[in-house]
Amino acid sequence: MKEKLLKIFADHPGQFVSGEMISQQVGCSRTAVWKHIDELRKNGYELESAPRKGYRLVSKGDGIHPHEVKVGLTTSRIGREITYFDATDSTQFTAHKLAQDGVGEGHVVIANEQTSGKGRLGRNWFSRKGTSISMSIILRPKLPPQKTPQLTLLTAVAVVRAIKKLTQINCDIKWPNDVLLDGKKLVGILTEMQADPDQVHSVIIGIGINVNQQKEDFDPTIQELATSLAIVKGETVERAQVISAVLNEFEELYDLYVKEGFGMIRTLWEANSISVGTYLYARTMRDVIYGFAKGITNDGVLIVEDQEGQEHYIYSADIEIASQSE
Ligand code: BTX
Repeated sequence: MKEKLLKIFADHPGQFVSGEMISQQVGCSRTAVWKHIDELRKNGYELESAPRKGYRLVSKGDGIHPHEVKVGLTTSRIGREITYFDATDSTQFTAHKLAQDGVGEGHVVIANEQTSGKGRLGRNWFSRKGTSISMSIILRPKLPPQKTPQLTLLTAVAVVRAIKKLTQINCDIKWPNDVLLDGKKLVGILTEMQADPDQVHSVIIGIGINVNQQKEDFDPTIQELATSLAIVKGETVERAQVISAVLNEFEELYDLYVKEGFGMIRTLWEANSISVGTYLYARTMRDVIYGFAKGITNDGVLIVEDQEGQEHYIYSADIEIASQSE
């Protein structure tokens, strides 16, 4: 119903449409029209009503509209159920609760604003109201826990492909979870799970995408490190479209992964990665390893060969690309 109403307003930009015409076109009573208009208002749309003239869509507000996400979906399950917040602490928290309550695979939590966004290792993720994407996808893969890092890599590939399709912008992936544009962070991915030692119950993939921020919108601590699609493209980008595009790519790759394993994802990841075939520093919890990144294993583990020719298997680290062999 919402889609039908929005289509009518889209066909009459800036104009009043009478309640009678709407009720005829959507096939419901005028009281029902009024209720649907009220629903749209609750979803953040600004609608003007005037006696004898009807209704006019003034603005779509600064929210992300879940039905607009759904209009762009080609998926069969990812994103078919959406829990949306105008503001929440972290979509990860909600997604964990929903997963515990037993929601199905593909349920997505989206927020217009996150007040306590989580990065990895207790770090913060900033997402300003109305400008960025904060979402968490709930998955229920039949996997042993040690395989879940593969899903982080899969997500990075999905995001890069979606952004390329939608905006023609080419991003780079930095192992394991950063999507960069011009060397600055555009996207953060956080993979968490609920699991027993040998079996995963659910995986929660958190994705933060900087979409319409300008430099001054970022927290001062990250202004030099972060970028957004709007900064690079020079124009704003519809967040609902970015979300649908990411979820579409995600489902395609995830289906492939479930059917055929990690092989193809690995190839796609390596094709978009700047952390393979280069010298880098890997800062792990224990030490810093400098060496040549030879590739990733089938489990998504980064292989770095140091200057003594010894191979290191990096499971978790922050990566800094070295400008040349040092
Ligand atoms: P990370 O630990 O790799 O990155 C966190 C670091 O990135 C911060 O310490 C800061 O330096 C920088 N940073 C913080 N916010 C931004 C930003 N908006 N743009 C660029 N750089 C930034 C990355 O962790 C994982 C982030 C996942 C975020 C999603 S949003 C939806 C879901 N909910 C939630 O709470 N987290 C995830």
